[in-house]
Amino acid sequence: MRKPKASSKAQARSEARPGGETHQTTTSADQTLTTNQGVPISDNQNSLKSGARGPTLLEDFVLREKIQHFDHERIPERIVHARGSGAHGYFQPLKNLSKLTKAAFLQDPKKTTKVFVRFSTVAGGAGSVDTPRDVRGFAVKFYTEEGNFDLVGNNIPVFFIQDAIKFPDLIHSVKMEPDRGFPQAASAHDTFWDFVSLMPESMHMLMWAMSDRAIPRSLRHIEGFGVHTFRLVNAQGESTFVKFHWRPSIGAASTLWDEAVKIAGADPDYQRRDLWEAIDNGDYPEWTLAIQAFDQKTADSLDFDILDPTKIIPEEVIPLTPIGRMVLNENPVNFFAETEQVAFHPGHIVPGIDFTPDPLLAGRLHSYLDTQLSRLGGPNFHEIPINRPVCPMRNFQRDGHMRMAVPPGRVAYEPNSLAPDSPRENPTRGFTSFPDPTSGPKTRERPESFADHYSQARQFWRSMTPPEQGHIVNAFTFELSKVVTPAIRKRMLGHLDLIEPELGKRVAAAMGMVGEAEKISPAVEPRDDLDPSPALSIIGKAPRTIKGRTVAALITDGSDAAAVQKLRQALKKEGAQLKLVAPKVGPLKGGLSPDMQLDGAPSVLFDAVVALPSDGGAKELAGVAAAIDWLRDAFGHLKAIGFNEATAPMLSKAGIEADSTMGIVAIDGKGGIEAFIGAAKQHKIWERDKLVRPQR
Ligand code: HDE
Repeated sequence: MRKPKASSKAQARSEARPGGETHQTTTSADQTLTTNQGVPISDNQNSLKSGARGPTLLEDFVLREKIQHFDHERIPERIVHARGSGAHGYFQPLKNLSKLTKAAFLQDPKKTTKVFVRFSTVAGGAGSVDTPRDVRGFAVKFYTEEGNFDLVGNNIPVFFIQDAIKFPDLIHSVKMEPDRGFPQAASAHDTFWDFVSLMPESMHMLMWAMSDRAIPRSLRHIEGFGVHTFRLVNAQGESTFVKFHWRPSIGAASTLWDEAVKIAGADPDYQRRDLWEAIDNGDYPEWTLAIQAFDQKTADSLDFDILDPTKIIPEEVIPLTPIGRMVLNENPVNFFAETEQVAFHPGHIVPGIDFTPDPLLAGRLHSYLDTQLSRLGGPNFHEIPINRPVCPMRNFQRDGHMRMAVPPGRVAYEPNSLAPDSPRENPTRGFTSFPDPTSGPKTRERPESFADHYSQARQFWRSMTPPEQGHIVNAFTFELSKVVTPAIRKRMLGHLDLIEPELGKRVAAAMGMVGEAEKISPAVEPRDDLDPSPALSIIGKAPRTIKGRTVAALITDGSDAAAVQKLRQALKKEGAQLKLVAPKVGPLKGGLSPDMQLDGAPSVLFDAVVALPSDGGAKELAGVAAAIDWLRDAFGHLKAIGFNEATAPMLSKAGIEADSTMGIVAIDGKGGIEAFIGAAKQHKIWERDKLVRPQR
């Protein structure tokens, strides 16, 4: 029971608790709970009743206001990208870019611009898990001095469709099937594969979606892409085409499918938590913004159309030029106010950046503005704090649902003579569109230059390392095996044969459907002469680092605190953190304090693991399934495993043989920790794959 403090500001009061207990709290005047009208509330525990046992009275305006507000706490979730995680940060250009663009935030390398970023999955609802096989949204709002610029991209550089008119069909096909309301957050069902198998233009994107890109290790480990070709425009009005790329400073990395599935159960918020904790720990995620810049002549020389969002320009053809860096250094203070209410829109653009007539982008320029009406309730969403520009904002738009600004004066129109100081257009500073000549007959058709749907899909396959190719085979096999309509499976196998006969054969064999592929006639024969692009492989370019990773040590009563400390120090030096997992979460004999309890900390949650039990502890854990699974899963997920001598009975129960060439490293001897860290830097021990998975 808390005692009332003797303070002139404080008021002591008693609260009747269910069960008759009475306790007292103090409330200073400026802490007083009020209604939304500012009326002080005397009792927040009991509704107003006629007598202690009721009935409750309708006049209880405190109760009714509170419940009414609660009833309306949810706003419609985004129709796509509903599940997201946000963070604040800043962007800083690496050099003056005035040659290419007049965009104010890209002129001075000393100047930083605040950003808010929202990462998301696409298909699942707001309450779905973080690790489905899915595209990740990568949306950045730059609060520049000339207005907000939103770069609303994905972690995959191409898209499923070429024309916005197909977007509702695509999304309807991937979302839960409308009659049964499942599956949630999954493309592995008939309607998705039915649709895409009838849309050859989706083949390139499907290769990315079935690759490791769609099961990233964390949001800190994803690349980002603007997808469409944009323009940069300089002060002389000259335009350069650009593709935007984000590159994470710690490199791109992915999980294995089995890992992603198990993480979904062990921690549905795995990626949101990871981002939050990294920022909270001061381990700020960082990306380089790079562009591929090219002129019209280069665009004309490419073997595909730069307006086609199903195509990439390989980095080996037009290299990336880094232009800035972005650091995320602040978590939201309120998820709803910031992450949920942030409104991105590709049409939020600033002088110096412009669109191209990509027909997918055109549809987006309508859609994102329109959707805010139903999501945020009206045309004044720009007044919500997270959406407000940081530069002055003035015009004659007035009124509307939930208007916050209170513009004074008689004049709400232009031209006017009654308010000479009111806002006017500014031909010098104002946004001018690049004068792209756009005349042509009115027509509904796809250009011929959009017709090749297979060549870059084939190029993607050929750019992958053998393990990545294996994962693509497994992903198609998994997804198509979930499809119950045989004709859809056969149609997809036909497309895979066209993408690359070896891919088609391997998937058909894995599904037990050799010789059943439907023959598909492509509009344009796939090319055989595109060079592989090594930059597309995550494994091929993975940096040998454990920076930003988490290693877990399994400890017990009697574990050696000094050994744990030595490991912690060594990991810290590499920029990685150590979490202690034990059968019980309370302090252990021997002085160590665990961070997590074994049942809630399966090894899927960590990048590499170390078993450091005491002799007695190991004997006990050899009989605990969660502990044996901890090692077995780490083994199956190709993680580096460190162990001390005491672990022997557990390893033998798990069927794991110590073998440092396979990343199973004894760490108590000299150089043991270094050897373990060396193995962990490989991220996955690919040589082990053949021991644990059928090679299809
Ligand atoms: Fe989106 N998309 N999209 N999209 N998109 C939305 O906007 C849409 C597309 C992307 O964190 C919606 O405010 C159409 C490509 C991201 O808030 C909606 C088309 C790319 C986000 C919408 C596309 C994206 C969205 C849902 C085809 C990568 C999340 C709620 C013409 C370049 C932004 C909302 C956030 C969100 C429409 C295709 C990325 C409905 C019509 C291509 C990252 O307006």
